[in-house]
Amino acid sequence: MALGRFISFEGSEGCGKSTQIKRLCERLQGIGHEVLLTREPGGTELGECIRDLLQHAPEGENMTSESELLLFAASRAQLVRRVIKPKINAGAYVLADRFHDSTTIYQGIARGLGEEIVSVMNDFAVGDCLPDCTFLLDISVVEGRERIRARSGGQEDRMEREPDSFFEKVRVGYLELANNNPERFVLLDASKPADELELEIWDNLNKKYGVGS
Ligand code: Z5A
Repeated sequence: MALGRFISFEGSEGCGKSTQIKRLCERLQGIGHEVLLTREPGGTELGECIRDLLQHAPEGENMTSESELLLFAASRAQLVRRVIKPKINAGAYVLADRFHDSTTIYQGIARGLGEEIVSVMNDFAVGDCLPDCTFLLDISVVEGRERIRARSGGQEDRMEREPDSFFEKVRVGYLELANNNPERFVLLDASKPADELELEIWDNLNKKYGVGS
């Protein structure tokens, strides 16, 4: 049996990853592919508990950046071994709403922990399980945050309470990462209408892998 494909979606908050992942999932399933959607942090029972600590639980409020890095890595290590690898080995498409690039950018750059330690942690958490292709949905911080506020009515989780300057570092970091890894990244202008983006993603996947054929 052929191995599956592993595709990740990255970008700062409100860029529309979750919307596009669902649409791609429907398209792939519509032509008979097996598809698994994952989100991070989360995607396993353990990972969802870690997600609560990272985002909502009062116990997480005073978290250090180092603890944060370790928790994201723990959630991912569980997801990779219990869910992602078995599915890829069984021939499925795995569509990940965030993966190791989020740690590189949020903890390594925006929190300032640095490339070296984050790279060690990422390697330990994921081993050789890396995305074949990554869609980066780029959007201005103002527009992305407006979308999130409109959706949540102003309620923010622990990460969302960071200032705009934090998310500016995230945006610049992602653009640089994509620029340095053109063979893996597809950069998209996420301010476009969702229907247009859906087609761009589909066209890109078809060019790369002939998914629809
Ligand atoms: N994090 C980290 O620090 N380190 C890590 O290693 C990992 C994560 C894995 C996870 O948050 C947080 O954890 C995140 C990074 C950090 N921190 N922040 N901030 P999450 O899982 O709760 O949320 P998110 O990943 O940031 O995604 P999101 O905020 O839910 O947004 P999204 O998935 O990118 O967008 P969406 O849900 O598809 O769309 C948002 C809204 O915009 C919604 O109302 C849509 O209807 C609308 N939308 C979508 N597309 C469009 C277009 N094209 N036009 C107009 N409106 C649109």
